[in-house]
Order: sequence, then C-alpha cells, then structure tokens
Amino acid sequence: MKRFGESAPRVTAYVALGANLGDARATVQAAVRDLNHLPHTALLRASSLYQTAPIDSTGPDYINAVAAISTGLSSHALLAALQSMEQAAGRLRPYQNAPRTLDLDILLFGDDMVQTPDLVIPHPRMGQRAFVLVPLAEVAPELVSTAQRLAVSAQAILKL
Ligand code: PH2
Ligand code: MG
Ligand code: MG
Repeated sequence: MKRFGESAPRVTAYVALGANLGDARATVQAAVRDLNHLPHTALLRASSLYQTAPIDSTGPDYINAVAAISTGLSSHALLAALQSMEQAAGRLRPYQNAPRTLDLDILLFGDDMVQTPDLVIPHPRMGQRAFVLVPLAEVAPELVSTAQRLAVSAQAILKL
C-alpha cells in the first residue's frame, strides 16, 4: 500500500477508459497502470477490457474499461492529470466524439456532485452506455442496478 501525507482527504473515484485509434488495447492497459503512478493516487481495481461498437462516434470498435482509484487529488486536479495522460497518448480533438487514442472520463468522485463548465460528475451519460456500466459493475457491482443494466442490454459489448 502506498503511504501519503496525513492531510489530503482521500476518496474513491471511478475512471472510464476508452480508445479506438492506434493500438487501443495496449494504450488502455498502459493507462490503467499509469493511474497508479499519478500523484497521491493508487489503483484499487481494474475491470476486464471490453470491445464495444462506437456509440454516437465513428471508426473502429473501442476498447473500454473502468478503474477504481483512491486519490487525494481534488476532482479538478484529477481531471487535469487525466487530460495530461490523454495528451501524452497523442489525443487530438478535431470534433466532438471523434475517434481517439485515449479518453479518460471521471464517472464518480466519492459522493461529490460537480457542475462546472469543464467537469460534470456524475458523468452525465454514464447511465446510457453499456461500455461504462458493464465494466463499472465488474469493479463495483453495488453501483449498478439491474434496471440500469437492462436499459443498455441491447448495446454490443464483448469481454476480452
Ligand atoms: N466514447 C464516446 C462516444 N462513444 N463509444 C464506445 N463504444 N466507447 C467509448 O468509449 C465511446 C463511445 C465519447 O467519449
Ligand atoms: Mg468519453
Ligand atoms: Mg472524455
């Protein structure tokens, strides 16, 4: 177990990982490992990798996963750290929902509710997407209801 200073309040946060350009599988696997190296942060659990059809997006199938982390960062500091990881993976943003080398979204941050121009938590679309709910249910089954799983059961998702 990593040890940290006494002061920072620690929360459990859930991060969705997605990629559909380049070696998406390797990129997502490396990103899961890199989460454990963010400052004041430890990886708690990672889901399996899933192959999923693009939803409101184009290009090859995505590789998706969800990770649970414990962090002493603020939600905005975590967002900045995740955006740095996306940049390092060569992320371009030519238009909304464009195919991407790496996407890292904060799904939940403890019990926090965040409504700012650059960050909304809980993630506003997480309940509509099998590529989020299925791996999230793997790492935190108590967070995903049967009704939620049923609502996305028509979406193609393959556990790798
Ligand atoms: N991410 C999106 C839009 N559509 N579709 C799949 N299958 N996986 C994703 O990660 C994904 C998507 C926006 O971030
Ligand atoms: Mg996303
Ligand atoms: Mg994103």
